[in-house]
Amino acid sequence: MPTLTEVINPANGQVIAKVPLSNEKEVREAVKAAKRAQKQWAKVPAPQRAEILYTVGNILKERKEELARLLTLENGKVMEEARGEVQEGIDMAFYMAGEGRRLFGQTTPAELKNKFAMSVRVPVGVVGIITPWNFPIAIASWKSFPAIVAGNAVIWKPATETPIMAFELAKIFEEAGLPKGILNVVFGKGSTVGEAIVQHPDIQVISFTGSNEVGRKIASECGRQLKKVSLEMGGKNAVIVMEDANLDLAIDGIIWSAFGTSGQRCTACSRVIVHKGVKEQVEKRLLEKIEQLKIGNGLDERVNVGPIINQGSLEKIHRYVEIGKREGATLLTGGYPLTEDEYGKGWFYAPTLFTDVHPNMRIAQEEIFGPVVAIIPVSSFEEAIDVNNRVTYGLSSSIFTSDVNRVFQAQRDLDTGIVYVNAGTIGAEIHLPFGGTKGTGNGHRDSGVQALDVFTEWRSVYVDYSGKLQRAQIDIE
Ligand code: UN1
Repeated sequence: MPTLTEVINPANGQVIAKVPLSNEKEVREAVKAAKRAQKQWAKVPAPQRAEILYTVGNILKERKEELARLLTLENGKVMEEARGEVQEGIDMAFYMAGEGRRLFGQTTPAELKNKFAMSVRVPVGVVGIITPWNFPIAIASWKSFPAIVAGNAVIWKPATETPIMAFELAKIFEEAGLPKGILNVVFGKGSTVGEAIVQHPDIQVISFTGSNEVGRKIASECGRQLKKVSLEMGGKNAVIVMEDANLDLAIDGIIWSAFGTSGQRCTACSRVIVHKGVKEQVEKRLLEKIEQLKIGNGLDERVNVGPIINQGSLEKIHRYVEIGKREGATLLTGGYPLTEDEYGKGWFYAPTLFTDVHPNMRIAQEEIFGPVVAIIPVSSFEEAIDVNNRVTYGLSSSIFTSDVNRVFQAQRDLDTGIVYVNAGTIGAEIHLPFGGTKGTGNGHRDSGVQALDVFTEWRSVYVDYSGKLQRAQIDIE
């Protein structure tokens, strides 16, 4: 009998499923099956591989509402955002299906006569992907869809908290006709299964989204084995509000980015860098909006802010709030978990706003992954940019201003992988690269055509049709 683990609805603490946990042996078996299947898969023309993704996209589309409900049940995010996430999977399926008809290589003139030179993408073989619970469909699609269309086989470890979405996606691939052995899901709790994937010598690439701490461990093991590793490890994302900003827009942008998904996004806004000239107005208007937010079970369409994923996360968020108070930041609202009387056995945290935060405080430096925002006052545009960049992360940033010169200066100077102008810090589209600078990653990107760089190797091919042995660098006339 396999060991089972419970899947818990974070909105009410109820057990909604039990799933079997894999072990190291199953990882080894999955890799064996993947290796065999990949050899055939790589020979299937890419446009045909892509057909499967079109079918996956269509099934996701047909089942959008039902999948969104399941997603809300196991992850807690509100229905509107759950639908948005399924949509992100649909978009990625169609986009990567299109790549099946491109997968562009390059031709380059050869130095010698009657010689042809080209570079083509080839699959790497078996790849390992490790995905988080906060976007169980979207992030899985950013990684598995390009890997599959490029001709690889995938060993996928989804987060323990959200296995239902992984089951569903695997079933959809099966229904779409993906050959057995190309997508292999292994569940794990703790680090055993993840370590077995990272350490397996036949897995050539690891793509990981999750915490900085785990990402660094994975990177060092991959470094030891000379494996390619692509990492996305969070952010400390800021919205900058200048004096000349459209405040209606800025306030809506902050509220959505900070409290959407209860702040549990890598791209969530957790700092507001505000020009002193509009600080009081921004604070007042944020407080008014927060007052109107409805917190509760995401299945209720009127709810704006759903639960926190589990008790551990709730406690971590609260620890940061205590740290913020001790550091001397001013708590404007929130700062406490919501009580059982009103919210049942789910995990909820009040949307929290600190002001007069110093950029060096821990609540302004470390990722909290919850509905907690630090307002940092500044006196100039230059100071705003400097404060934005003075963190170890570099995922997303945003600026609200009506000065076109500042717009262009900001997109040049903000040191993050994603920059938004007059929009919040969340809402990345799948056909653009997703990832960040500094402690957020290691130079690779999810989604966008750039994801193919993670899951393919470049092969340079020379075809000499001169009929004689031409020696490069020597037989040049
Ligand atoms: C994440 O932040 O964890 O950009 C993923 C967004 C979504 C994906 C977020 N498209 O907000």
